[in-house]
Amino acid sequence: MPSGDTIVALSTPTGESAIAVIRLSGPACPDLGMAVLQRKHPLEFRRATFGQYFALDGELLDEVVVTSFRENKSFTGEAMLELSCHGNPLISNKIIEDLVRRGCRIAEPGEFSRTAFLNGRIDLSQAEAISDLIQARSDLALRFAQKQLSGSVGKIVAAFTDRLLRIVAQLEAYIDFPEEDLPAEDQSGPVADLRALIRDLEDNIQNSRYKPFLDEGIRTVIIGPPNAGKSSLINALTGEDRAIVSEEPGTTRDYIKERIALEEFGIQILDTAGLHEPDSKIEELGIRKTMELVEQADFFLVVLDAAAPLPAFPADLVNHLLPENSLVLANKSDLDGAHPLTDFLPQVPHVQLSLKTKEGYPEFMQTWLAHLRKHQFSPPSDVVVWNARHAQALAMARDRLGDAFGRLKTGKESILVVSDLRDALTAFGEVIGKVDNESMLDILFKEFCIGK
Ligand SMILES: Nc1nc2c(ncn2[C@@H]2O[C@H](COP(=O)(O)OP(=O)(O)OP(=O)(O)O)[C@@H](O)[C@H]2O)c(=O)[nH]1
Ligand SMILES: [Mg+2]
Repeated sequence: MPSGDTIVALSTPTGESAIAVIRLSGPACPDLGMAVLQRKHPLEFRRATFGQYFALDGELLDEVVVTSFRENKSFTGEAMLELSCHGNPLISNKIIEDLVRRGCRIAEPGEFSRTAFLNGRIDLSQAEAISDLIQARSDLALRFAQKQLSGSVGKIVAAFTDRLLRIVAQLEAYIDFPEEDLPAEDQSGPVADLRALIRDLEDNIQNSRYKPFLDEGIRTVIIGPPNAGKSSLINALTGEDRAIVSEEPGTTRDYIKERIALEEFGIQILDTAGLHEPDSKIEELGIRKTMELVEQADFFLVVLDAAAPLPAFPADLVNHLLPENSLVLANKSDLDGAHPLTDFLPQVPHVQLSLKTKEGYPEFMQTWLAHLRKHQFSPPSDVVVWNARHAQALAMARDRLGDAFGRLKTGKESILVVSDLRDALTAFGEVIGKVDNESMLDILFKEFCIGK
């Protein structure tokens, strides 16, 4: 076996399926491809080769299709094999055991992507995008992960780096000889460019606020008085009897969390305990929990019983309910004496519906969707949605550039401008992984599952 590890892992989920894919990366791949199929000639690169997989002891394990990838022309940058067998864990396990007997090592979590990164096939933001792509649970999350995988983050960071290097070049004379004050006209160009760069960084950092919407979904809390139909709403939205619905007020005491898709949006929906004066300790705890959820919510669906007197909501709750983040649902419109309740939270849009007869339900869904689109719960299509790690690095760059800007403007401690600018460049490098930081890579790739 050639020197250097050849790693192997199942790249599809364990379980019954039509096919399972086993992935290998490392120098032994070309030889292994020939050996397991008992071929005399190397497999053609990037061509699917059908054959029978024979174990080292000669046992026929399965009929397989093997694709061989040449070094430098593969995902990891090493020679690779992709082996499709029938999707029975008994078969894939036997094949992997055989490959280990032949000298392969089981891959660590994320090791394929890490190797691709270390071999310069992808930058760090693209490695993260693979993870995002696999875990995406809404159309929007998919769209933005795909964009990141295509290298959009790297391109923007390269453009920022380029702008900063230009500024450095323009400031060079000043930086090299700080005691010689630059004439105002020489300074205005680079200083103005620096200000513009800081502003653009700030705009980009702001876009990271969309990331939790893409990853976890828009945190939407259903609130309202007891018995208004909150649990009926989560059941209607999820299409299942997820929450207990009963005519007894105070039924829901602990909150229930579900994920749904509303067209392109991913929504995290939470059913909560009814808000009222608590009669018992458990109810009190439930209501306190609701208030905690309210603090962290992105959106509110306020469910009211249209045939009941208007509830009194605590002031600290009402303060959270804004026209851009809330909808009032006047439920039970089928009952005699139902009112539109437009006087309740008049600043917030209202819909009337019956969760019992479903009258008004499609209109509510349309209103909700239009509301999310209007109030920027989806990122504009031309931006990059930075993750928390990127945003932290960009904020570091912005702060250092801010320091440099201040020093240039005031002429104080101008000797430190060089190190400010260097720190900013390092921070840009961190976004795409152009830094020697093994521990950061360990943490990042550990989040990946085996076979990625
Ligand atoms: N007539 C009528 N009854 C409804 C409607 N929606 C819900 N209900 C009934 O109202 C009662 C309370 O519904 P739930 O969904 O449990 O209300 P909730 O707001 O979760 O109540 P708590 O968990 O106790 O706070 C149940 O008996 C439901 O069947 C509706 O549109 N019309
Ligand atoms: Mg309930």
